[in-house]
Amino acid sequence: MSVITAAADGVLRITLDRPDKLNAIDSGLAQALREAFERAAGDAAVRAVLLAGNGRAFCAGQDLADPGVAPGSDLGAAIERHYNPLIRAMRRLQKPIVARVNGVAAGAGANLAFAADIVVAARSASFIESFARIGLLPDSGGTWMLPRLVGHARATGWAMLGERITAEQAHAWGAIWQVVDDDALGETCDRIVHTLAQAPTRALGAIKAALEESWARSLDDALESERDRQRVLGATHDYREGVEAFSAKRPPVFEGR
Ligand code: LHQ
Repeated sequence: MSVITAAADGVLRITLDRPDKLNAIDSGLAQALREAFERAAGDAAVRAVLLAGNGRAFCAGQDLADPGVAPGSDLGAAIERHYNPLIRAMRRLQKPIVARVNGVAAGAGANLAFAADIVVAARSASFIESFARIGLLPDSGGTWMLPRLVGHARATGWAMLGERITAEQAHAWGAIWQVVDDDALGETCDRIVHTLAQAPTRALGAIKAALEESWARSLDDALESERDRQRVLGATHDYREGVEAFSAKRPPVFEGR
């Protein structure tokens, strides 16, 4: 298996596991990754996801040795079959995803990280939009996400020049949540994902969806969407618990419902 999954304490850990190929994505890994996110969506006990890579890299993007993406083949078919459903599944998942970027994230591997909700990178990690180096454009949502994360000018330079952007640079640009010393990466990500797994899941799902929708919305539309979503959240167990815990000056125990 090229993806390892393990669920405990409300967290589904999804780990890319082709370390000798820097976790490059072949069709088997792409399929397993999609199935893992489907499991995250379908299992109510899963309240947060941690996405990580084994070995020295996070993910080197599409496996360029895969015959399915040989020059002259239909790259659109590979994207339609694997990458687009995967990115949609991640962005539509009504639960938070933390990406733990331990090393290089290149091509679709970089955009896989950016499709998470919270990206934490080790100081030695880096992000390469390597597509233009091989005659392609950023896929896996890259052309949509990059300008939203870092603005048009930086997105254009990042995508056209294909340069290695350090974790610190990516953080300074606002592309990722946090950069930490390498030896603190595991502990930091575990703390964040466990915090998220104990948070009011319905509210986090609503935050994710509302922020995503905001890109295509007017302020008026956003205000109405906030009203509708707040109406739904106001009827949840977790809102009741949050207010009761606040009044009783005790920590809340959220159940994700
Ligand atoms: C790899 C790969 C790799 C195979 C390292 N494939 N083996 C979607 C669908 C349709 C069409 C195409 O595209 C896409 C989306 C995409 O993702 S396109 C972009 C694909 N990715 C790249 O272009 C990145 C290619 N890799 C690199 O530039 C370097 O390997 C990086 C910068 C990631 C790391 O460099 P190094 O640290 O110097 O490691 P390395 O290059 O020595 O790699 C280690 C091994 O991993 C090596 O194998 P070997 O058998 O020689 O030890 C590489 O061949 C293999 N590997 N990336 N994408």
